[in-house]
Amino acid sequence: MNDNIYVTKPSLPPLDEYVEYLKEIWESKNLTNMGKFWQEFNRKLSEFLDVEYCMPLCNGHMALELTLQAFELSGEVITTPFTFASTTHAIVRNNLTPVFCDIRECDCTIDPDKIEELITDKTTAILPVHVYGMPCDMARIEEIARKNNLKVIYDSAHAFGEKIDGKSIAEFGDASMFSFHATKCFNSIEGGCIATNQKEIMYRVYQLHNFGILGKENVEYVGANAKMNELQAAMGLCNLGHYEEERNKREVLFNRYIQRIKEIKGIRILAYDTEHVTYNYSYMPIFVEEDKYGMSRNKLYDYLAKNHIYTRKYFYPIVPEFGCYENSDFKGDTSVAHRIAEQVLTLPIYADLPIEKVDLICDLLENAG
Ligand code: T4K
Repeated sequence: MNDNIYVTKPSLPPLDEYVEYLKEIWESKNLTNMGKFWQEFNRKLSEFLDVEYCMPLCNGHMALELTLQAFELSGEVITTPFTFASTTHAIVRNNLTPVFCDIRECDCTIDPDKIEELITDKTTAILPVHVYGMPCDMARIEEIARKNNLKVIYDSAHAFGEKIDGKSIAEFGDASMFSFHATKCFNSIEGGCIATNQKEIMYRVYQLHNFGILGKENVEYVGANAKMNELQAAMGLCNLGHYEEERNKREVLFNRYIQRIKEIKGIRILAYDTEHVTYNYSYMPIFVEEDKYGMSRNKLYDYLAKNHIYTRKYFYPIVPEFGCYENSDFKGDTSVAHRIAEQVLTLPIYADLPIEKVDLICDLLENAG
């Protein structure tokens, strides 16, 4: 038996449920191109996320890339260095220049106090990330954006289903992108969506995701193929029905982690605000303060791996330190992000993780330092 525990495991619906959809797909032979299940998923997502317009695409990255294209931005986009490659790549692949704004230690999101000093006459948008599902300071970010006539597009890859004081996180900013990758708290195998209350933006993304085709004989934009197929949409529909149940299981595990980790000297956790935020608990990041803990993050990573616990260093290294951006002269002080990236480990959390394994991981954390 494989005793290895990985950082995550996909949530899957009961097989019978998915098979019912597969039977219909086999019968109809409608496999893709905005088919019946795609349309149903589209409708249900808009309801679930409580936004006017919402559209599933083949993955979160393409959703973000095409959303940026739809806004017809130019020049510079202020963003975070503490994220997955996708966020910055989406900016660069749109021929825009990322300008990195440092993050806050308390929640690893973009620091609103540091945004304004980065705004120039070339800035057209802010692209913050709700990293680990920690909502950014949206009120401050959007106030700065309003004052400076900038768009705000959220990378909400980690924040599916979250609410702030009962309001869906998808309702903020000009648009939000969500990821439904297998490793996320909600998946459609691969997949993602854009959510917005702006009809023209949704319509443009709709066109762009199908090669920019407008009518049978008119290709109006240089688009891409970012269509979600029927097998993905069917998985999304099945998993949406189980989302709450899966989230609640994660919450129990998260609470146990918090209860145990807060007793361990030298391991820091983020500042969660469970009174106002309904989290999805998709990640369990910890921050190793070597001088207090008595062991480095890298040694702890190795120690856990020796004990069959495969954590991840999301997000190390920070984006400006990627090989592909090494020779770019992107601006921005990223010293907090750099330090945090040296400390972070994301622990296993997924709905089917037995709580005894959380205790085992916490025992190892207690004994290692
Ligand atoms: N913005 C942000 C902030 C993001 O984090 C992401 C994606 C995006 C944008 C783009 O969204 P997508 O285009 O991906 O929809 C993973 C995911 O591939 C990626 O979706 C995610 N962020 C990123 C944080 O993590 P890897 O390369 O670390 O995943 P991988 O394959 O190492 O999987 C992690 C663990 O999960 C494995 O050790 C085992 C388990 N696993 C994984 C897969 C794929 C399974 O048990 N089954 C599986 O099918 O990137």
